[in-house]
Amino acid sequence: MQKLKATLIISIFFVSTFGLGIAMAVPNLVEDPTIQVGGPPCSLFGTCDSGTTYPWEDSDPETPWGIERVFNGNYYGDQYTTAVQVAILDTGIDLDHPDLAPNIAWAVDATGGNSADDKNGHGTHVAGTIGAIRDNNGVVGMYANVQIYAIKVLGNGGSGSWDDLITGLDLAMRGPDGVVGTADDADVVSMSLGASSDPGQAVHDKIIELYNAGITLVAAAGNDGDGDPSTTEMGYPAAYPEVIAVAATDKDDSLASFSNSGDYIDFAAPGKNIYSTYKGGGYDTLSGTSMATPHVSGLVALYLAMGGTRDPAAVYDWLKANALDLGPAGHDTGYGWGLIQAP
Ligand SMILES: [Ca+2]
Ligand SMILES: [Ca+2]
Ligand SMILES: [Ca+2]
Ligand SMILES: [Ca+2]
Repeated sequence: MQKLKATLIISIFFVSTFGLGIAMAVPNLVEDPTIQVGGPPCSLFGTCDSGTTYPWEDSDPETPWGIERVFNGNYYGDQYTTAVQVAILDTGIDLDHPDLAPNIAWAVDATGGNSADDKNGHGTHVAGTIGAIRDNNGVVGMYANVQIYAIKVLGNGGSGSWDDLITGLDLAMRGPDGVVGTADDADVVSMSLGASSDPGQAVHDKIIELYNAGITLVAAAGNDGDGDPSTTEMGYPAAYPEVIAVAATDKDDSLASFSNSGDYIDFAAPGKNIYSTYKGGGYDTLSGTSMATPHVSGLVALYLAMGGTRDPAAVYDWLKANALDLGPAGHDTGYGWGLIQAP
């Protein structure tokens, strides 16, 4: 495998929100994710965006608004215990976080270091949305009993190399035993990362290899949006046909202005003012297609836990059949097939 890792060409996809909710798109590298100003968590105050109380909001303080939206106020992501492995390819995860640690089944560093512990916060935030535990504390994830693989492919600054992503994808495909086709292979790969240009055949070939191994790949569309769904902003690996490309919505089901658009968008999920776990055992509120993506990855894990078919095409059909069509009827360049829903 090639190991030319001088250039930093992939990065996390989240935007910084300052004070009054003005989202500033940060293409590619975000220098300092700690500048995020969260304010009160939307999960605890139903008035975060517009002052409206929504019919899908529930009274459970552990479910952030995005999860309430996907479940329509009827959260059941803690009702299954089937072993499903979700590989989170990101900046690592806070391995000691009390809301995550019980669900972390494997942690590995694909960047050449020796620790998948998250010094950035981004990967920890993604992990909480997918699978924070149900303990009546902090937050709870889309599938509260998921088995998380923390695969660090990005550096502490939030960027990394495509070669390390390929390494991370290979690790996910094989699982801890190093062998493809065994029970510990990842079932889902969640990638809240990418870049605006196509990295080329080596990355795509690895993506295809995982797809053909039955692994569902989910990726953030990107945050280069111009607020106009009719214009196209590309994001890779999301734009590959084998990858589910995720756009971001707010509490009103409106597309986030930063959300990339184009024919390649598959689904939309909550991605604005999302409260979740953060580094140092903490919590924070972040925005981005990075935050939308784990809602989809977690829902896919729950679908598999409920007995769904471990096949990316079957997963896609199920997501599509249950999605809430928004915007122009049918598939559109902003929402894809619509807002994901847990039926
Ligand atoms: Ca919790
Ligand atoms: Ca394996
Ligand atoms: Ca656009
Ligand atoms: Ca539509």
